[in-house]
Amino acid sequence: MPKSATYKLYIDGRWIPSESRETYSRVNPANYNEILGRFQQGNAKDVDKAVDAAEESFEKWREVPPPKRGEILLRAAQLLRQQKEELARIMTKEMGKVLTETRADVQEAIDTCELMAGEGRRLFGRTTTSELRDKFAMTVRLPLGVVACITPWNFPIAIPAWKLTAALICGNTVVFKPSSDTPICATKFVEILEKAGVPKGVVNLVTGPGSIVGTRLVKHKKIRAVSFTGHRDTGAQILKDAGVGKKIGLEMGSKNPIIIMDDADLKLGLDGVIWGAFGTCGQRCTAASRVIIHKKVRQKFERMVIERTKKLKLGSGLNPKTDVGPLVNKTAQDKVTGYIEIGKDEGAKLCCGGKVPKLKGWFFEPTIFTNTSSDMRIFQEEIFGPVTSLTEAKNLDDAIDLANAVEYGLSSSIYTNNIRNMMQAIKYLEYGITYINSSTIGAEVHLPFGGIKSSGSGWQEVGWTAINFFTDEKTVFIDYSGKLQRAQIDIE
Ligand code: UN1
Repeated sequence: MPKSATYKLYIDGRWIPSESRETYSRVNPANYNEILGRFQQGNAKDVDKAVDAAEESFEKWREVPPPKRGEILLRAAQLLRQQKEELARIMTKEMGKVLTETRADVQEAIDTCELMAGEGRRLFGRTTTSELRDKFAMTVRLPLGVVACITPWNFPIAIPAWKLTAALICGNTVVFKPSSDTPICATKFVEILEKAGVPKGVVNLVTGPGSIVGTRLVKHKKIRAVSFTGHRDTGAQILKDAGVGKKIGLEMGSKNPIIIMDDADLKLGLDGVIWGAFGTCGQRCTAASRVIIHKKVRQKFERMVIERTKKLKLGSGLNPKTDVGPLVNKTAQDKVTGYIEIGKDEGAKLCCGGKVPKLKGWFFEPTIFTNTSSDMRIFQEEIFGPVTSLTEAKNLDDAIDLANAVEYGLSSSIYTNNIRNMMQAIKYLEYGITYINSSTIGAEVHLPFGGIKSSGSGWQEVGWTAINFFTDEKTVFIDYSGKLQRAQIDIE
């Protein structure tokens, strides 16, 4: 990664500068003296060019048999595998998370490419019966057209892979707008797709500010779908801006709870809490930002969590001894700092962490609040940093009520050995994902991923559900009776 490198936009199969000729820079979040490169400030004209290229290539791409599209994705998986270590290192430098996690991010992209390659031989519709004689009924899947994929920085290769591979296998063409914090990972992923054989115009990359590039894309009349992962407020704005005629898939924030019951294996629960709360420095939409503990084990478990949290090592994600890397940028560091004050003012007890250490990056100490209650902002709002709050529950019903007492609903977890507790949790936790005896993070790509309530817009990603989003399922009736047959009327 030479310091002076200038990265380009990718439109219609060419690497080109932005119409604005303006660039911005990004530094290593673990060492803000290290400049990683210069990136294009895309603007509305670039978006229009990218959409036009995608529209033009759609006519050809939709004719490519899906198993052939799948072969391209399999080649992309092979290239990702070959470059896994190099990509993981680039990712750690670009957004901070530790190497074990950036390797997992690339692995998630490999898994997704392979899964979606296989979809090329499925893309199932349904055949069914008709209420009339000599009439056949079925559904077929058709691509949407040009789709926009707007992705976050916390999974800078995995989430683009989720969205782009699903869009492509279904026969759509793509304009890809990555987070401004991770343009290198986005560029590397598009280079791999290009090398794997994605034809020109089928995938287009436009970097630049969300307020300009993202807004133009979302409002664009030729865009048939927007798949977005990011902040709830941006998602709400997208819903307003998009207008009618587009599918809108939103994957937004959450405030994910882990419930620790009185019969739980506390050591196992402790591992789950530490991993869920501080993995990716707490910057996952699935992060365990709340721990709800049965009153009988509350004091003991709190002590265990605080003791373990104090031992976590902060530092560069490239150092194998590091447990927790930096936050992504200064804005994130300021936001987390602000929430520490909010928590203290609300009367929560700060038990460890809470400070910015003296390091040359955007670090933040792993932080535990106790004595938190459901009326507090630190219990309700997504902090997106290494902060978790511990709350006491009287019993299972109380724990589930507390878990549900937020506007979000992405991921949840319960530690218990009691089958009734497990089944009640599966039934009553208002979340898109529930883990039993495992943390809130670490979903697998062949199952649906998505939240309810303010965490999503009703569409789930990956799994088979991504195919539902990126296709129109058309209903087809074939009448071979040779006469007019009226449904509901000529039924004999
Ligand atoms: C996100 O935090 O935006 O389940 C996605 C997980 C990951 C994906 C998280 N596989 O935590």
